[in-house]
Amino acid sequence: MNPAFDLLITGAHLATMTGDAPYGIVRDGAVAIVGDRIAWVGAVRDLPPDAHAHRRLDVPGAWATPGLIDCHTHLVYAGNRANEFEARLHGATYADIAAGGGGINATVGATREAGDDELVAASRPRLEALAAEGVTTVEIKSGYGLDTATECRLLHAARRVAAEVGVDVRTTLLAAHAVPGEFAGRADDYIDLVCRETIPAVAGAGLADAVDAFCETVGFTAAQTRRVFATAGAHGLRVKLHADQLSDMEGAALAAEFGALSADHLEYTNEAGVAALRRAGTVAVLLPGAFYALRENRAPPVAALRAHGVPMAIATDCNPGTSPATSLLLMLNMACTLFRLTPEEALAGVTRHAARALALGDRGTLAAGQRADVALWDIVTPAELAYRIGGNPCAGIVRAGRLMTGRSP
Ligand code: DI6
Ligand code: FE
Repeated sequence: MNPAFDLLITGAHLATMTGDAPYGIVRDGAVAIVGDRIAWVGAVRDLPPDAHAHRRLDVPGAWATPGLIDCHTHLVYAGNRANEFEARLHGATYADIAAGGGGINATVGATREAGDDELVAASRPRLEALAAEGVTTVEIKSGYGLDTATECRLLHAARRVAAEVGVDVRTTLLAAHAVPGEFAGRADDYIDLVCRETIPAVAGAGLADAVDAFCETVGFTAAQTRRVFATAGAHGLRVKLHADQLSDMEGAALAAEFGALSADHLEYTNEAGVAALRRAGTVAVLLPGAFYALRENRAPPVAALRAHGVPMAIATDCNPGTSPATSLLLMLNMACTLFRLTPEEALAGVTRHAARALALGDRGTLAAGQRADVALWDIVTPAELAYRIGGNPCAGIVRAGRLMTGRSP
C-alpha cells in the first residue's frame, strides 16, 4: 500500500482533544487529509514510510487544534446599540432604555428595515473576525425579526454570510426571543403565532437546524417555552434554551425535559437542574461575554457541572445588546478568569463540547474519520490560547480539507 494524501500537515504539535490525557497532546505530529476528512493522525515518526501527499504543509513548532466552533451567536442583525451602552454609563437603566423603545426591540426595528444585502454586509465583518481566529463552524440564531417573514430572512442571511466567509453554519430559530412591539402585553398571542405559523414555515423550508427560546422574567415563561418546544418537536427539530441567565426559572430542568442539545448561560441554575442536564445528555453552554457586559456577579455552577460530568461549552453569544463580542479566544480567557475553567476545559468548550451542543459528531477533535477542520497556532503551549487577552496567534486554517489561510508550504 502506498497511501496518498491530499494534504499532509507536519511539524506541529497536536492538541487532538481526544482520550484522557490533557489536550490529547501528540508532540511532533502529523495530520493527513483525504478530501474533506482526516485520514490519519499521529506522531510524524509513525507515518507510513511510503506515505506521500499531493500537498505538504510543514509548520515547525506550531500547534494544531480542531477548528474552533462558536456554538451560540446572534450575529445576524442590523445597527448596533452603542448608544444604549453610553446611556447606561450616563446613568440610564435598562428599564428607561426599554421604555424608550430600546433593547432587543431597537435591534428588531433596525433589522426589519434592512434589506437582505444590507443585513449580510452588516453581519459579515463579525463572522470574518471569528473566522480569523480559527472558527470553522458557527451557530447563528435568528431572533431580531420576530415575525415569520423576517425570521426566515435572518436564517437565509445566516447561511449566506457563512457561505461568503467560508465557515460552516448551523442555524437556530429564536422567534421566542422577545415580545415584538405589535404584541406588547400579549405574549401568549405572540407564542400562538410562533407555534401556528413561524415554526411550521421554518421547518417546512428547512431553514433551521434547531429551535431556541429565551425563558426569563424579561423573556418567556416556562409554560410558553414548553409550547414552543413541543411544537419544535412535532416538526422534528431539536431544541436549545437560554436558561437561568438572570434568575432561576428552573430552565435547566426544562431544557432537560425536552432532551435539549444545550442549555445556555445557566448563572442561576440549581443543583437539581445540573443533575437533570446530566441525565438528558444536554451540554451546558457558558457565555462569559454576557456575564461580563452585564456586570453579573453570580457565576454559573461550574463546580456542580464538573462534579456531575456535564460537558461545558463556551461561546461568544455575539449580539448587539449583552455581548458585542467577536473574539472566541477572548471568551476562553474570560471563561478561565471569570468562571475558573481550566484552559483545557475552555479549549474543550470550543471544540469537542461545542460540537456536541450542535449535534455535530463529525468534528471537534483531531481523529481519523473526522471532518478535516484544523486550526494552526503560533503558540508554545495550548494554555496560551486562553491566557492571552487580545492578539490573534492563528497561523493557518484548514476547513473541510481546504487550506483557507496561513503560511504556504
Ligand atoms: N439573552 C441575552 O442576553 C440576549 N438575548 C438573550 O436571549 C440579549 C440580546 C439583546 O439584548 O439584543
Ligand atoms: Fe444568546
